[in-house]
Amino acid sequence: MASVCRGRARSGRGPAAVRAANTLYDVPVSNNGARCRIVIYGKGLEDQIAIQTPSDAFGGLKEPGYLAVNPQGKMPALDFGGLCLAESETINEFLVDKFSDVGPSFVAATPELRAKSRLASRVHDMYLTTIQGCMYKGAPVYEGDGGAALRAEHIKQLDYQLDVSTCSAVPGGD
Ligand SMILES: N[C@@H](CCC(=O)N[C@@H](CS)C(=O)NCC(=O)O)C(=O)O
Repeated sequence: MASVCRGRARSGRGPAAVRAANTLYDVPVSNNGARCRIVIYGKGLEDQIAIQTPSDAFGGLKEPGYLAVNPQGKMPALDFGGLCLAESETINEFLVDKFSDVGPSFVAATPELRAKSRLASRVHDMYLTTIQGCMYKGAPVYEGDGGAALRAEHIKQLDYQLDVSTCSAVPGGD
């Protein structure tokens, strides 16, 4: 998802004047956001990309100002000089491309390693994030009859998918 940020000229809750030209909207506990922060910190881009919480900047994820940046109302989102990007992998691909000459490349050295890197990312998006709530969510699916058993099953799955994402569940994987 890429667009010119519709909310950029609006003030949101936070004063627009203090918003940097390039901002990653994220909170520290977000695993999706952490992927982007790793690239920002690894490349030393902190002086070029500010990191702000959606709450501080807009009053929350579902506020109109933030929805204009990311219509999904999720974190992370990047406003890069008016270009709005959502989805952590898409944001990272942009950062790695845009700042290819700054710091570590974050691109694996061979086609085989790049394939493994993409696989880890895909497994995270498709199979880990969909059940990660079993680690901290109370409701609704983990309540009532069968709730505890489902949580136990998802925790087992989570463990398995972590192995899959690092290829250690695959014979011959490393
Ligand atoms: N596929 C998205 C997932 C984004 C996502 O689900 N973010 C979570 C935080 S880790 C979020 O914003 N949750 C709040 C909500 O859905 O209301 C990505 O890779 O960025």
